Amino acid sequence: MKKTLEEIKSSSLSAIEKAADLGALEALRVAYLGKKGSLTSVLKQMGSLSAEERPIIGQLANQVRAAIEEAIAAKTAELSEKLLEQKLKNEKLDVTIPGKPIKIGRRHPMSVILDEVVDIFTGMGFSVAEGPEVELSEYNFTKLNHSADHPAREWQDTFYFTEDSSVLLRTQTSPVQIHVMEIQKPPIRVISPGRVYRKDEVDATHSPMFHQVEGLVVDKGITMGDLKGTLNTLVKRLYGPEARTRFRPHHFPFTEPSCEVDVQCFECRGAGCRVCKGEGWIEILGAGMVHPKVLEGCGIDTSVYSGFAFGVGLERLTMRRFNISDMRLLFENDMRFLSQF
Ligand code: 2NM
Repeated sequence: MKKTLEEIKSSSLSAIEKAADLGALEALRVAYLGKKGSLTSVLKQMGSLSAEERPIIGQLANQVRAAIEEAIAAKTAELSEKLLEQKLKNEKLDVTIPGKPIKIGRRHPMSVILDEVVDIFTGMGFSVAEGPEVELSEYNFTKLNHSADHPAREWQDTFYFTEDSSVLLRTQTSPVQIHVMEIQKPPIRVISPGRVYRKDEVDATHSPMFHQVEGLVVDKGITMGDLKGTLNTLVKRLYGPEARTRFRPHHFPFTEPSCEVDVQCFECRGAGCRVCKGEGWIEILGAGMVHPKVLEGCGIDTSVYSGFAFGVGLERLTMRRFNISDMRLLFENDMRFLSQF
């Protein structure tokens, strides 16, 4: 038994010394000192020894156990140290390397222009009104004096939700102005920016979704002069004090009289060029005196009040201002394009 113990001691110590990692070391601990380990099984046989032998063997067994435990502890410390060293080497962190630059976004060119337009109008005492993009036909067409057979109501042109054409994606932000007139008493000065939808094929100048800013003024004694003064102010603030405008007669169902507003081409100053397609003028706005039927429909007494309204496409305004030739660029969110503004 003494011999067995000495064999266990020498074989275990050399095995422990050769252990490659903590896992192997734990396996050795179990193999020698565990419940079914070789040293444990020797100790279990102690009962068969004589009274003289027992304390001698017992003492030796304890020494062997202590030696193994000590060797395991020493090797554990050694392997742990090595593991930590390896880890530190692999995870070496150089705190002197400059940080990664944080990419900061910027405003979309349309937001830049919208903010300018909002600024210009709030400066003239307007407030900003918003409304739902899903509207009733009633508000998108009927209350805006579109006849029952008006071509803009066609299924080819408008996104409807219902078979009876009663619910749709608004084709203009004018229904917002109707909501305002139904809720608010004059004097009214509002602009309504927002998305609008028409069944157009995508090309350089069309998109089934685009943005409008419409405006409405209703007060006592509002005339076409107020309309011209307000829109001239808008144009000069957007395109500079030299910008010239031209008011051309037009037709809209919701205004009478109606006009379109052109800005003199900034490229050729009216002579005619590629930018204005030889016209010398570039159309940017639709406007007019709000039709009495529209006002009366909203409960506004036309013997006391009159008003003007206008609508402008935000994409077109932005494209003119930044010289962007293709509307699709505004919707593709390509950073190479957007980071130029
Ligand atoms: C335009 C052109 C002319 C317009 C009219 C109204 C309302 F609600 F007062 F009748 N809102 N917006 C209007 C007038 C819109 O867009 C080209």
